[in-house]
Amino acid sequence: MPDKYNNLKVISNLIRKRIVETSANSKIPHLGSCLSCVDILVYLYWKELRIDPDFSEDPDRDRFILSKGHASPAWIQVLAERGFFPITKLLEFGKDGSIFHEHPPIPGYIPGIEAATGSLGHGFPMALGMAISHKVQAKNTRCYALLSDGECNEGTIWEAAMLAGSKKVSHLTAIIDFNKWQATGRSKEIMAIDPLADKWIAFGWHAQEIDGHNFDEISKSLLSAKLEKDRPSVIIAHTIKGKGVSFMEDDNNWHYRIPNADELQAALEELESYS
Ligand SMILES: Cc1ncc(C[n+]2csc(CCOP(=O)(O)OP(=O)(O)O)c2C)c(N)n1
Repeated sequence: MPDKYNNLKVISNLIRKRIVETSANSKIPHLGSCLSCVDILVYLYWKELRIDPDFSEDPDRDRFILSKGHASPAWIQVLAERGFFPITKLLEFGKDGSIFHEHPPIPGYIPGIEAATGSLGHGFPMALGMAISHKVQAKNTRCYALLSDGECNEGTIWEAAMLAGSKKVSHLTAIIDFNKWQATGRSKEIMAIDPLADKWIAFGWHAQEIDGHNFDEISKSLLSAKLEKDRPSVIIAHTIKGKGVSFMEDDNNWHYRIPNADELQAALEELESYS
């Protein structure tokens, strides 16, 4: 039986290859952080968000904010492949004077970028601000934010969570890329956030836990979030840092490391073999 999500898998694989290549060629870190959220980004941009790459400023578009802004090399690859700007523009990535760099991504210069993120804890409150503004204007839009688990150590995340729950901002969906690592170690050893779902529920949210690499689970959880009419929704997506390249998976050295020529070749060969 053909796999319903085969097309998305092919796109994810392509994006992963480009992320690894750009990291090696332009010396861009946060490879593990980018690879863990590719499947979520691909599902959002190909199946979920009401957006038009040819009309990226449409006032009625859905909003997506990458709150874990250090993964913007992944976001930029997704926007390019989705048609927000020509993929050839990315040849400038990381070069002097280029608008494409590690982070923050620049709204107003890069089509599709909604906010300059990278200082953890700030993108999600911006998404909430947009969602509240749309609620006041009675717009029929949804706002989405992608957070990381280490980012949930930031107080601003919980201030925003409390406000969204209290104001019943039901057209806001937060997705947490729960890859269990931060920059320098295991999240649970630095500052444990478990039980994570219970915390959000206590703040008035609808909470779900999924496998963040399974398109069927991503799809169902986003649909279920949309059916919530009286409270915001959080999707805790269990993911693998470095997903897709066996020697990067769950190895936090790849938070900062840049692949050398042999590692680049091995990563591309492995990703190629899935295509
Ligand atoms: C406010 C703030 N402090 C520190 C950093 C530096 N920093 C970049 S990534 C990172 C760790 C992120 O870990 P996590 O949020 O779990 O994301 P992951 O890379 O594991 O996806 C840190 C501390 C930052 N970007 N913002």
